[in-house]
Amino acid sequence: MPAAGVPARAAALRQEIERHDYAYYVLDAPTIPDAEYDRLFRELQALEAEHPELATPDSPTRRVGGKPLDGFAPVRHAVAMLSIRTETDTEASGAQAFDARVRRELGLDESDPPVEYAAELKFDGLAINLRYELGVLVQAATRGDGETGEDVTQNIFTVHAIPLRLNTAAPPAVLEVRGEAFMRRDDFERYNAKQREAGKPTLVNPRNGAAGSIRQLDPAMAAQRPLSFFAYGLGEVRGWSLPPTHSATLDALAELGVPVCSERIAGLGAAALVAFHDDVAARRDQLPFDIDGVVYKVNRLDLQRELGFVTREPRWAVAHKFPAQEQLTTVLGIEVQVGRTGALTPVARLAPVFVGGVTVTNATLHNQDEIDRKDVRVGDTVIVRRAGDVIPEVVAAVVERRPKPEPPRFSILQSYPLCPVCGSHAVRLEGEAAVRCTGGLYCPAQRKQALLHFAGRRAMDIDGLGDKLVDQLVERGLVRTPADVYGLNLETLAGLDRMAGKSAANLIAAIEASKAATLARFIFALGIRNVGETTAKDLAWHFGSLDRLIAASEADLLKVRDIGPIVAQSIIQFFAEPHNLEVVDKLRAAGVRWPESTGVQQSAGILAGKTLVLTGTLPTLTRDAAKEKIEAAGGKVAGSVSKKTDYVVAGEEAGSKLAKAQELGVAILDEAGLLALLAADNNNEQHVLDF
Ligand code: D41
Repeated sequence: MPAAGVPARAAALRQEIERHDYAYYVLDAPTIPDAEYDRLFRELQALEAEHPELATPDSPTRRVGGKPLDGFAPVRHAVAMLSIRTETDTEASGAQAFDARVRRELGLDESDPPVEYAAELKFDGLAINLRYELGVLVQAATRGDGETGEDVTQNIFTVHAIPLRLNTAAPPAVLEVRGEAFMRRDDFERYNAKQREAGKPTLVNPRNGAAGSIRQLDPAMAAQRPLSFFAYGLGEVRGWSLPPTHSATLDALAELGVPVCSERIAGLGAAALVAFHDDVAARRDQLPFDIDGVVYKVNRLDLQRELGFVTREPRWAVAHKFPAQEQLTTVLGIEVQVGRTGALTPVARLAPVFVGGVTVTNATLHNQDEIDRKDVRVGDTVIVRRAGDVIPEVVAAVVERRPKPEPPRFSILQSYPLCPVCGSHAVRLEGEAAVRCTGGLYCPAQRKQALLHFAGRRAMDIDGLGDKLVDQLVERGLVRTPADVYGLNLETLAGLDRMAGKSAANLIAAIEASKAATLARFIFALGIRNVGETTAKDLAWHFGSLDRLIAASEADLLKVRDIGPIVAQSIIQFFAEPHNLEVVDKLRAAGVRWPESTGVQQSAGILAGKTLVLTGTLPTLTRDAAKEKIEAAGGKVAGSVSKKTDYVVAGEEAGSKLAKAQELGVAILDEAGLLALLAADNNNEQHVLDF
């Protein structure tokens, strides 16, 4: 026997949870924080576990999903679930044709008043019949063939938007509610994000999400996939007086707590339908869920009865399908497009397909990770989506239709080791989604971006070289790289739009003035990926000269404060690209200059200012490794011995250089001697010249 007050507490909890569910899922107006809701829910679960006799068939605890099923039992519908005549919506005249048919069937002529219609959305999900007996949800079934569906009660219990009990003190003996279960776009996105994070499979689209969730044999799994529901009609009804119209029926259902979409109208004649159609078509992509069209219905139930149905389709209703936003097609090839920032975006070339109202021949694949995730290959059959003005996208590959033998996986870097626009190397930096062209200063695809950045106030500060002018200069072929800016003359500039005499002269002066730069500004102006203003200053301070920066190894770069492997790689790749070096040389040749210093590495370290010569084979160090160590300690490695040489490091089979050193009296070290010297280096950074 439960303690006194326990049954009352359980009842109170159920009522409160139901109220919150209704507010949250039907009204879309949450009333309490999630954590508080969870607390109430767990309290009720605990009470019911302790006192199983208190659990009711309509308790919200049933929503967590029961035991896995072996299959779905067939359900014979008490009243057949009709289908709906569906017409593809090529022009707005569909509503007129429907109205004309209805009027003819009803025997109306021009002198009769217009017919009243209801218009609603055509939700893109799965048709479901909900059976309430004495107000309690006892069974949910799919439509199936209209006569017999499948029992999906356990899964439908997990749909919080569907009330387990009708909100009325005097429930009808039987009330069957028909409607569509579907997944909202935000729920779809959230679910997929969660799945991706957990490395689990994602849903292709909300429709598949809804169908898959309802046909899930494990209700606990179904509970993870958030569905919604909107009612659009009735099945068997006993002990309830039917309202006179379809729209009043939906209003009555809403009163009972059943979710009904508010995007619907009742109005007179074809004109009302056309207005609704056009309004919805224009707002289709802003709706929180996918629809595949609109539905028109004769509003009065008595007229519906009079019209009846032919071959399972009511004469009083018609669906007008919008152009599908998803279609199947095949991938003819995968190419890349180079964007303003140098990102190589993979694009699928498709067999032409009519989708979302236009013929689509290309669709974006976003980046390599997306290609991997969707595993799209050349030759695949794919689902393409085009919603509104959004660029078409490949949603998924239909793996079952993949050609045999299987085409290989697609790798951007393997297919495009070089930028298809400028031929510079393509790379993918660690931690970045995009494959990028490294020819930032040179690549035509990045020209405008590179020039604007170069001329920016914090870079070379060329006042007057803005958007519009850069567009003109690039489009007329006057400027290809930032170096070309320094070859512009007054005459050329004066010939451009908005370049009256004075502004052309001002620009020439600004270009001239920008030649007297600082190293930091110049480095920043190059637009090296991941090198912002602060990093540019650090690099200038550390290396002191552009040539030392260009020659820096990754190890050298990692010694600069705040520079990690990603920035270091960006810098290495930038200067490894001959196209970029060419532009840098041209800029210097054009007279761009800055004061240089010795930087930190020449002044610090035990070998600061010293010149060493390597000869022979060292026992453990390679030549490059020895050189790197010497340079890291501030020393310079020269090729031949002279009076200026401070040390000769000699290994096995040292030849004439060793003899020369002995002749000149230059100090001679072996590898151990060099390493001892380096070990004494405390490597304190010091700087001689500040700027
Ligand atoms: O939104 C829908 N998908 C929808 C489907 C709707 N708004 N109304 C519908 N009305 C009917 C009738 C006229 C038969 C009551 C329907 C469907 N039927 C329907 N959906 C799938 C099969 C039939």
